[in-house]
Amino acid sequence: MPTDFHQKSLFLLSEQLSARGLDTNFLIQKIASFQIAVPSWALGAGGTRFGRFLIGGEPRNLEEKLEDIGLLARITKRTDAVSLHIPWDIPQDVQLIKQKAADLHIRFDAMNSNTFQDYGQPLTYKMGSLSNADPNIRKQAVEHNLLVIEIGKELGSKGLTVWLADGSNFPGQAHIRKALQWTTESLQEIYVGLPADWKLLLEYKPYEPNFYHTVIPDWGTSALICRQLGERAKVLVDLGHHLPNTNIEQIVATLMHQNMLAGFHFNDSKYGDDDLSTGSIKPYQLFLIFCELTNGAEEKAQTWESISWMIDASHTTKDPLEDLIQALESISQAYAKSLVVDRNQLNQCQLEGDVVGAQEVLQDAFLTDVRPLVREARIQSGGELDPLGYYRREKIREKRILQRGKNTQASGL
Ligand code: LRH
Ligand code: MN
Repeated sequence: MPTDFHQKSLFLLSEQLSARGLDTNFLIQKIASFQIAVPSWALGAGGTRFGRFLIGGEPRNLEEKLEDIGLLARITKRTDAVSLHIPWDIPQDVQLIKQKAADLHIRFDAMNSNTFQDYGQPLTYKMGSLSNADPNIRKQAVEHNLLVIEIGKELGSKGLTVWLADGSNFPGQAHIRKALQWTTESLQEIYVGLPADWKLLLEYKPYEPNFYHTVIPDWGTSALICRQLGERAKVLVDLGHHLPNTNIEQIVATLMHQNMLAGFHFNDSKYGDDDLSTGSIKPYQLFLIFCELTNGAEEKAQTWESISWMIDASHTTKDPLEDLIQALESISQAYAKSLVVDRNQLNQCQLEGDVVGAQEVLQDAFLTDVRPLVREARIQSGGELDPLGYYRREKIREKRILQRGKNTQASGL
C-alpha cells in the first residue's frame, strides 16, 4: 500500500471524524495503547479429532514461540504479551526465558492451568479434576494450579486462568450439585494461594469435551462461584463458549455492571467452539461487544485497565502467524469503530425511544472505514504499514521452515 494512499485516506477520515466532534489524534493514541495477548498454544497448526496438517517451521520450544510473538509485536504493534499454558510451556530455564521475553519487549499475561489432559501426572483427569469425586485427584489438580501460580510469579504474570473440562457425558454419571461444591471448594484453595496482586479468571464453556453437562457451563455459574471466592475472581468470556444465538454483548454489559468481567479469549465461530479467526464470521457482534466495553468503561461501570485481552484460536488451515495478524487487526478495528459511535446521539435516541435513529447511529460507526486509524496507530508505534504484506514479502514462513524444519510440531492443541 503506497504511503500516500494511507495519508489521503487518513486525512479524509479525520475530516469525517472532526465533523462528528471526534479528535483523530486522541483516537490514534487510544488504539495504539490497546494491546492484545497472544496464546502460546496458537503458534502451530491446530488439530481436530479428524486430523492435524502441519504448517512447517512451527516453533519447537518456548524460546521459538517467543520469537514468533516477538515478530508479531514488532510488525503489528498490536500485541506486547504472551499467555502461557502449563505444562505445554513449562520454562526449562526461567531466567533465559525472562531475558528472551524482555529482549523481545514481551510481558507474560495470564497463565493457563491444564487439568483437562493427562501428561504423566500420577492420577488421571479422565473423570474430572477440581470436581472429581476422588479427593486425591481434586488435591492433585489444586496443587497443579498452585504450581502454575509459582511459575507465573517468577515470570511476572498477574493472573491465573482456570478452564475446566469437568462434567459428564450421560445423565446419572455425575452428582451435579456435589461436583459444583467440590469445584468451588477446590477453587477456594487455589484462590487462597493467589498473590494479593493477582486475579483469577474463571472461564466457562457449555460443552466439549463433555457433552451432557459441564460443571461451569455459563457466565452465571462462573459469576456465582467467583462471588463465593472473592473480589479478585472474575469471569473470563471466551467468544466461542456460547450456545448458538447467545447475546454475548449483553453478557459483557451485565458482567461490567457487576464489575465482574475478567477478560476475553477472542476468536470467532459459526457453530461451536470453532476457534476461528476473530471477526471472520460475526464482525458486527464483535463491534457490539466493543460498544458495551467502551461505553461501560466511559460510564465507569468497570475500568478498562482491569480487563484482560487475549486471543484464543486454533489454526487448522491458515498459517498461524498470518491468522494472528488478521485477528489482531480485526479486534483493533472493532475497538476503533466502537470509539467513533456518536454516544450523545445514541443516548438521545434511547431516551426518546427512537429505535430507527439508534440503529442508524450504531451502523454509521460500524460502516466507518477505520483502517486508516489502525494503520496510523501502528506506524506511529514503529510497526509495518501492512504487516501481512511484509510477512509474505519477507517470506517469513519459508525462512522458518529452512531454520526449524518442515515437520516440526508446536506444543498445544
Ligand atoms: C477451552 C479453551 C481454554 C484453553 C483451551 C486451549 O476450549 O478455550 O481457554 O485452555 O481452549
Ligand atoms: Mn479459551
